[in-house]
Amino acid sequence: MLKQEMEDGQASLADPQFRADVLNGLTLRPRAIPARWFYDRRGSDLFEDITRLPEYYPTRTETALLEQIGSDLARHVAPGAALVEFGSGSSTKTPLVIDAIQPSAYVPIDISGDMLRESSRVVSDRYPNMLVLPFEADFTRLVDLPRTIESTPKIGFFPGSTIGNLMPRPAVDLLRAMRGSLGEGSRLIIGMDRIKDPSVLVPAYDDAAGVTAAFNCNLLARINRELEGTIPLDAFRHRAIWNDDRARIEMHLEATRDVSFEVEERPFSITAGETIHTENSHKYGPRDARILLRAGGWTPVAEWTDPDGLFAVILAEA
Ligand code: AVI
Repeated sequence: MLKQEMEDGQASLADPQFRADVLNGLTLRPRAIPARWFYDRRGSDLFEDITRLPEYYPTRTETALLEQIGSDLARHVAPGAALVEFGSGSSTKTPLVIDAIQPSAYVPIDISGDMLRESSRVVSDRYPNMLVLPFEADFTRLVDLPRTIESTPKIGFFPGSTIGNLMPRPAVDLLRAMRGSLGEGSRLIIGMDRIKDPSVLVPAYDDAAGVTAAFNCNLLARINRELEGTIPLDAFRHRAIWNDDRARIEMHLEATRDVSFEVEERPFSITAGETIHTENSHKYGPRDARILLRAGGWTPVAEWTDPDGLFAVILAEA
């Protein structure tokens, strides 16, 4: 976090980008705050809880798939490559890929240095003969990978359907950036969530235990805590909506009554029923996924799904 001097001379610990995104997002129509701000410590813990919910199929489906396709993956990827994970976080699915493809090096890329160091240590302890080169960076941009792996074939790894949290155009930009970072001839293993019946999709983002609701509402608590907000938390409720036209789940915070509050001394009024759009989670049919990858400069070479076709892991070539 950056320390920022406020106009009245008081020090604020808020990230200036968070401040800008919230103040701007609350003035937009429709109001919208980027989903990246969900992930403070509490939000990250809640997300971990989400991944274990009975309704939230993506994590366990992708994990089971990665467990099953190990030998197939190994047939497509020569041993000794460098595995580059984008937005590695806690690197929980990484051992499944490491065990399958036996890389000579692992390069986790994440913007959160603390998380990166901690997960790199865990991976190093588990694979003492593999080079682990943590790289603190914003992986959505072109990344200059360490010189040590310059002449090693590279395999990108981007699990979790995180690509779905981007609008199609930035998703293509990201795929292009990954291609640029990894280089010609590299491979990418990417997890993408499939379009399916809303009766499965909506509960995955609006679970019975209310964990996803808490995850969404935590954004308001974070604004109150970090940006001197006075938002009455009980005046908002979590909404998860399937937008069929755009093939995405949208998360919103809906005002349950007319409400007025301040954020950093700026006044805002929201009328009952109005929402703050907080996240998109795009889903891709088999062809959509392949078109997206091709638009991003990748040629799909293999694809695996679970028996119910809930989730896909795709291997693509640059
Ligand atoms: C991180 N991302 C892939 C999750 C998703 O499914 O879009 C974030 C999430 N939001 C609510 N539940 C999970």
